[in-house]
Amino acid sequence: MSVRSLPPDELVDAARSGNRRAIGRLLTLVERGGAVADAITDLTHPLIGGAHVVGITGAPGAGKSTLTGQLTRILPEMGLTPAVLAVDPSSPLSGGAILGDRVRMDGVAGEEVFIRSVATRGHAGGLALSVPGAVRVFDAVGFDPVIIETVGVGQVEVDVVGAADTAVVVVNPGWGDAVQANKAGLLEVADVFVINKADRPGANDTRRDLELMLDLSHMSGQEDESGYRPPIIMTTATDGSGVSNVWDAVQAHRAHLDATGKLAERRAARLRYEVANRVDAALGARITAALDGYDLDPDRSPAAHAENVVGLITLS
Ligand SMILES: Nc1nc2c(ncn2[C@@H]2O[C@H](COP(=O)(O)OP(=O)(O)OP(=O)(O)O)[C@@H](O)[C@H]2O)c(=O)[nH]1
Ligand SMILES: [Mg+2]
Repeated sequence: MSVRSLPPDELVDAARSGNRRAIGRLLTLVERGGAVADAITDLTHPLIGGAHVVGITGAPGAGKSTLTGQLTRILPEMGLTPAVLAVDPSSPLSGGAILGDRVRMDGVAGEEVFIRSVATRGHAGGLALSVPGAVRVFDAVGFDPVIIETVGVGQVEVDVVGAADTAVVVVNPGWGDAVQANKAGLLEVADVFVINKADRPGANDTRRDLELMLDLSHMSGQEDESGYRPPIIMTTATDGSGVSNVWDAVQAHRAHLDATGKLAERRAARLRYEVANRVDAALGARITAALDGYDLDPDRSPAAHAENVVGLITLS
């Protein structure tokens, strides 16, 4: 029987018993949004929490996919069942990387690894809704860890990774790369730093830059009050060196979250972020609907109109 004809509850059951087509179908439905997606979210919500959600971000071309691909090779050897959500770069210029990601990853990933690309455009509610939805499906189905790869440009991309249990920020050797990462807001969300392409000159300079910036954030009181300091790991993702150290650092961060009760805090913040985005989307739809039936008198000020429209939405 085709999974297409299954109702949401049976789809979830089939997916949980390992039916990969059912998993794919759930992901498609969740990305599409609407009532069916909401029904799936309701069904899967009691089943989540088992997966360690790891976000991997960094500048375009930093080696995120290569690193992720290496992780999907070593994690199954440790008895883990990773799923990967690769968020496509939103820039049409980098559209060509979409297939590339898949090929590179599938080249190393074992059969038990599930890799899914999610487009930043064309999905109901956009990235801020489709990524958490897909993560929920993976988690409920039993994958652990769930890895989100997203390019670290744009607030939503950074937020999505910042909402993970552990955020890994990938930078490269080279003058100012760490400074760029800082400007993009990546320093604040990083739980683990990776200097990838350590086979290239300047890796130690980049490490020094990062250490310096971490010192400064410490002095300005930005650092975690529990004393956690993001470690800096050197990797050459192309040959896999250092990649197991990245996983060790992710595990150490997880242990820190568990020991301090911060895991619950992170997850509460993630839920809040998800709810806020849903409310935002729902209100956006109501704003559009209210404006569609609203007579915009050009002689009245925009402030007066806005107040009226808010009144209409509140009453509706
Ligand atoms: N020299 C060197 N090259 C690397 C290393 N890791 C990745 N690369 C190369 O860097 C290029 C980009 O790697 P990707 O893994 O696609 O980088 P990405 O961050 O996923 O790129 P986007 O998803 O497009 O932002 C590829 O040509 C890789 O082979 C490394 O450790 N050393
Ligand atoms: Mg990539």
